[in-house]
Order: sequence, then C-alpha cells, then structure tokens
Amino acid sequence: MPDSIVIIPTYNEKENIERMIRKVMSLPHDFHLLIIDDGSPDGTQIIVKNLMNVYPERLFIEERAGKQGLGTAYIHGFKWALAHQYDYIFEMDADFSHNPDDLLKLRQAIIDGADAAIGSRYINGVNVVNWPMSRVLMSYFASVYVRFITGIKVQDSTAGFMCYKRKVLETISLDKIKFVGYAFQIEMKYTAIKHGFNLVEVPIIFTDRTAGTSKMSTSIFREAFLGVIQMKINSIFRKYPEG
Ligand SMILES: Nc1nc2c(ncn2[C@@H]2O[C@H](COP(=O)(O)OP(=O)(O)O)[C@@H](O)[C@H]2O)c(=O)[nH]1
Ligand SMILES: [Mg+2]
Repeated sequence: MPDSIVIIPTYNEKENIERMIRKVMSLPHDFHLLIIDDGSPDGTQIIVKNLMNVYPERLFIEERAGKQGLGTAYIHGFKWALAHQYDYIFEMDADFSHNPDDLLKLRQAIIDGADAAIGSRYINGVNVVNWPMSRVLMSYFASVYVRFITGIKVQDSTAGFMCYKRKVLETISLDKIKFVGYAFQIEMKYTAIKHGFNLVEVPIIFTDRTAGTSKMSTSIFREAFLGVIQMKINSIFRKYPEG
C-alpha cells in the first residue's frame, strides 16, 4: 500500500499543472497525488482528468464549486487522505515555488522522527528566489511577528510546503481550523505544537512562480495579521488535546 499522498490545491493553474503532475509521478518514490480544484475557470480540472487516465489509482481529483480558499481546500484534502489510509500527508503548491524533489527530504524528516516536517525558507538565511523584495520582507517579518505573538519557535510559520504524519491530522480537530489563507498555515502549525507534536524545519529554496498568477490578496494578509492575535487569545481558553 503506498504510504504518501501529496495534496495540491489549484485555482487557475493550467500553465503549471501538467508539468507538476508528471514531475511528481516521476519521483523515485510512489507518491500519490490529490488535486483539490475550486472550479478553475481556465480548465485546470480538465487537464487533471485527462492525466488520470495516464496515472490510474495514483492521481485523484476533488472538485469544489467556486473559489473557497486554500485552508478549506486542505481540510477537505486532509479528510480524504485520512479516509484513504495514507501515513504521510503532504501539502504543496502547484506553481513550482516548492521543488517537488524536496518531497523526499520532507518524508525523510518524518522517518527520522518528526511528527511534521516544514519546508522552511528561513533556516540558514533567507532562501527565496525571484520574489520582489517587498514580498520577501513581508513574509520574513510575518514569521518574526508570529514568533513574537505566539511564542512558537518555527522560523517559517507561513510555509505551505509540509508533510504531516497521519497521527497529527487525526488528533487535531480539523473542523475547528478556521482560517483560509496564510493564517491557515500558521494555525495548523500552532495547533499541532499545542498538541505536543514535534515539528522539524527542513531547509528548502523557494522560487517565485514563472507561470500563472498569484492569488495572494490584502484580505489574506489582514486575516493573518489579526488572526494570529485572535488565535493566541483563544488558545488561552482552549484545552489541548481536545476531542
Ligand atoms: N483550491 C484552491 N486552490 C487555491 C486557492 N487559492 C490559491 N490556491 C492554490 O494554492 C497554491 C498557492 O497559491 P499562490 O497563488 O501561488 O499563492 P502565493 O504563492 O502565496 O502567491 C496554488 O497552487 C494555487 O493554485 C483557492 O481558493 N482554492
Ligand atoms: Mg505561489
């Protein structure tokens, strides 16, 4: 039984998705791939469905009606992955900002004892290629801000390149995760740490997309900025682990 599933949320990724699927399928480990598409107007889902004939029982799609955000896409994918008995559950973007070769490094970190592995841009300096300086600074200082408010030690708390061990996603109450953008990534890590899980950061190089467009928005930024404070306050009244 294959043990690893990579979840990729997509919204208008027709320039990237085929190359990405073929790359993941060619890696020297039997990764399965689940695409969560939110009704991409550009037809991303059609490309995926055609490739499902090429990779039967390895490539899957879940389609949702309309753009509902990254957070709920991942929660949907996590539940699917748990129901399908995978042990290593990965998050990765479709746009090659995350190098699929690094999936093997994240998996190895879990085999070596981590409960979750973070593909981290801010271990050993700042490893971001081609992002405008304004975005690098924003992302870096977001991580400093998160450490300051929450007290967690993670260097790259908004990272969206991750591997969770099944046990982590079984233990966290996924229905209580409420943020959708960058705040979702912070909330997942924070909640996992609060439950006593051991998160390990693995250095990666993050490269800005060369095809398609970013879905980052000011509302996502606002959610993260205020969300972190809200999350910290709420955590004082929550007991971990919880049912
Ligand atoms: N299913 C789904 N995927 C999304 C949504 N928003 C962004 N994505 C995907 O999430 C990944 C990261 O988004 P991206 O636009 O690259 O964000 P950035 O890297 O922060 O600029 C990409 O694979 C997007 O296609 C959404 O609302 N729903
Ligand atoms: Mg991106």
